[in-house]
This record gives sequence, C-alpha cells and structure tokens, in this order.
Amino acid sequence: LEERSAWFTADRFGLFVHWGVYAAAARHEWVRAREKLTEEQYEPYFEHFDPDLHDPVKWAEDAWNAGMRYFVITTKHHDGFCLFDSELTDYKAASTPYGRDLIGPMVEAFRARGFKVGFYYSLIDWHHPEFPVDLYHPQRDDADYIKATEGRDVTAYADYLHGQVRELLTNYGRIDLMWFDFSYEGRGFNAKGPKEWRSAELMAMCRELQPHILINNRLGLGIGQGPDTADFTTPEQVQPPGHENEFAGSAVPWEACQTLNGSWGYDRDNLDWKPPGMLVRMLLDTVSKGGNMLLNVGPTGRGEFDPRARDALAGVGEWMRLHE
Ligand code: FUL
Repeated sequence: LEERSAWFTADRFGLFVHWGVYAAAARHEWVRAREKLTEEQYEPYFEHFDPDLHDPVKWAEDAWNAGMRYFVITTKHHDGFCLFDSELTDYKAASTPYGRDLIGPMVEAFRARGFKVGFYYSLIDWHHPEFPVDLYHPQRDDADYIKATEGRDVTAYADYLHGQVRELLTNYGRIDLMWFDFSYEGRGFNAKGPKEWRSAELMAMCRELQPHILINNRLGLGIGQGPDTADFTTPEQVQPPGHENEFAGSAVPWEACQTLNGSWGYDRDNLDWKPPGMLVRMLLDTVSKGGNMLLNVGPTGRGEFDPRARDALAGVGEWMRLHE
C-alpha cells in the first residue's frame, strides 16, 4: 500500500468534479431525492442536457494552476446518469442532445496536463429498474410506488454495476484511483452494503484490471489490511481533528473531501462560498496532519466552472505561487 499510494500522499491536493444532468437544474446533486421528483419530472434535464461551453482543457488548466495534481470525476452519480459511453444503458451523455462521451476527452485533457485520474462511481442508482427503493430513494414516501416495485432484483442491479465498473477500468487506459459511493447497511428499509454490492468480488476485479489502483473506503469492507480492503478513507465536509485514520495500529492514507459552497453538484443560488483564505487554511490543516484534500467544483449545466469557483481556485493558486 505504501508503494501504491506514494504518488497520492506526495500530490496531496486534488480536484473533485460532480457533474451530471442535475447541473442543469442548478440546485444540488441530490435534487431528485430532495424534491422527491419522479422519473418524468426529472426527465427534462436529461432531454436538454447539452453543455455547449464545455472544454476539459480549461478545467484542467484552472485546477493545475490552483496546485491540484489529481482529479476525480463522477462517471455516474446517485441519479444513475452516466457521463461515460456505457454499452449497458442509454441513460448517458451520448444519448442526450450533447450526443457523445464526456469521459474520454476529459481523461485525455487532464492526463495531458499531468494529472492522475480517478473515477467516482455511485453504487446507488435511482434510475436503474432493478435498484430497490430505499430510505434515500426519491420515491421513498410513495407507498404505491414502493408496493409496485417490491420485487426488484438487486442481484441484477449488481451485475450492471460490476459491468459498468469493468467498462470504466477497461476503456479509458490507466486509471489511478476508484472512488465508490456508498454503503449504508443498517440504515433504514432496503439498506444496502457489501453483501448486495458483492464488494469483495468488485474490489478483486478492480485490482485485477488495474493492479496499481487505489480504492476508497465506501464499499463497506475493511481498510488498509490487504488486497480485500480499501486503501484510503474519505471524511466528508469535515476537517479531521488529527491523525485519526489509523486502523489495526497502522496509519492509512486519508482524504478530506470538501466543497466550495456546501453542495457538490452545481447549486447556483447557494451563497455559502468559502473564501480562498479559508480554503488555503483547510489545505494546510489537512496536510499538516498527513492527509490529502480533495476540493470539489460542480460545473454548470453548460459545462463551465462558475466564475465564483474559478475565483476560489485562482485565489488558492495565488497563495501557491507566493509560497513555492
Ligand atoms: C456523498 C454523496 O451522497 C454526495 O452527493 C457526494 O457525492 C459526496 C462526495 O458523497 O456521500
């Protein structure tokens, strides 16, 4: 693990990108669940998804100048929408008006700029016809819907998710990091965990396809104790108080995942933007405790970084230049 994670702990600072059709709604990546939108109500964001201003070279440039050296992109978030050109679904960028794969060109642009590449993949999927309705599902309070979907086959869904991860780790060259999200066994009705995801099998497949890969801790397995366990932990929207990520007596790599304004997906009217000075202090705090910081940008529905996000990254970059 020490050898495989050497680049990760040296790089220290990464870009997280949450992007999908929810960016067009511009009110949080959980919008479908928060507002309990039905498939039909959510459909227009898919039908009109056409990020005409998108240029991954610009994203890579902004992130590089901020001092970031690896990036993690949401290939699929909880709504099930895929940025990559999966053969297993039509719910993907290639089937929207945009009409093409978003992941290939993005990976190419970031890699060319010098970034390591990470894929976020949601285990939760509100679009898949066999994904059971659970406590997070948009239709969680709709008794008729729950009744009508009682027979959903989570095994069939797990096959789909394994198939998609195989595509991701086969079709885009060397992938440095896999970021699964998330297991929640024990939390409410129909809750899922490593049993349903077939996490051990999934982990083994990732390591077989990309032997050097780093895998995060949200599959519900152990941490830092061999090939069947995760490689790093992912505290979210908190600054860990110290070297708390110790398992079985040994420290494992950790990554503080942080937002610019409290939301991961583009949230236009949320004004809680952290000033660059605060972001720099968070980065210093993280690094001084031996951790990484993965700072998120949620691009707009047209495919750009919001000017407020660009200002934040530029502010951090300014500090980097002064302290090089
Ligand atoms: C969470 C997700 O539910 C959020 O939407 C986001 O992706 C965050 C990084 O992980 O658990």
